Amino acid sequence: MLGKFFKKPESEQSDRVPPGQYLTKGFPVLTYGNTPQIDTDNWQFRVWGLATEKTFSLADFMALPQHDFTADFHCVTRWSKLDVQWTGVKVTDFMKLVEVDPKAVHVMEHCYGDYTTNIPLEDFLREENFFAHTLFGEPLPAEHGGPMRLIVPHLYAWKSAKWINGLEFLRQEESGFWERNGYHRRGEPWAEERYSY
Ligand SMILES: Nc1nc2c(c(=O)[nH]1)N[C@H]1C(S)=C(S)[C@@H](COP(=O)(O)O)O[C@H]1N2
Ligand SMILES: [Mo]
Repeated sequence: MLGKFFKKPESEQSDRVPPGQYLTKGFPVLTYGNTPQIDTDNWQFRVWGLATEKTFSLADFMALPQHDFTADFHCVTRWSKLDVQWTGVKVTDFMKLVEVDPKAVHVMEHCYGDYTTNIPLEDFLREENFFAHTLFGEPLPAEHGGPMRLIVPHLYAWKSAKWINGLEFLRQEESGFWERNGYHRRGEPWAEERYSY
């Protein structure tokens, strides 16, 4: 694995690289299945379940405060990329537009292409999470989740849904795609919560 594509963390970065991870030089694309074809003009984002149902356009997201974010990215297949630069909207800002039933404890992230992943509401609402439409100053490429994806820096990257188009608020935990297929329910990299077997 080491060599052309991966390198051991530099010592000053090693405290930022979770156990069992290697730094990657590029930014690999990791998608189960094909990159979905998305018509940006008709792009829609829907909120439902234990929340007042509502639909948002990309313009609605662009009207919210825009921020630059620098975040580390950890894939459960053992590659990490530090200091990825994104632009987008804080989850906490977006959530000011959403009325969530107090009984909701979990969230299912839904995507174009039918990928899903689940996340506890508490993990979803963390201040550092964001929706990204720009990567290193360029429009987010389709293969990395454009026009918009979620980034949850404190969990393995399978929780950072590409082509995200909906949030379903749940009264109990349900499993998303990888969680049904052997990945850990929560996926905290520092605890190596990789797989559920
Ligand atoms: N919709 C969707 N989102 C997804 C995935 C996917 O297959 N489909 N893969 C996940 C996994 S396992 C990882 S590591 C990251 C990879 O993001 P990247 O392709 O931009 O590197 O996206 C996550 N989000
Ligand atoms: Mo991954």
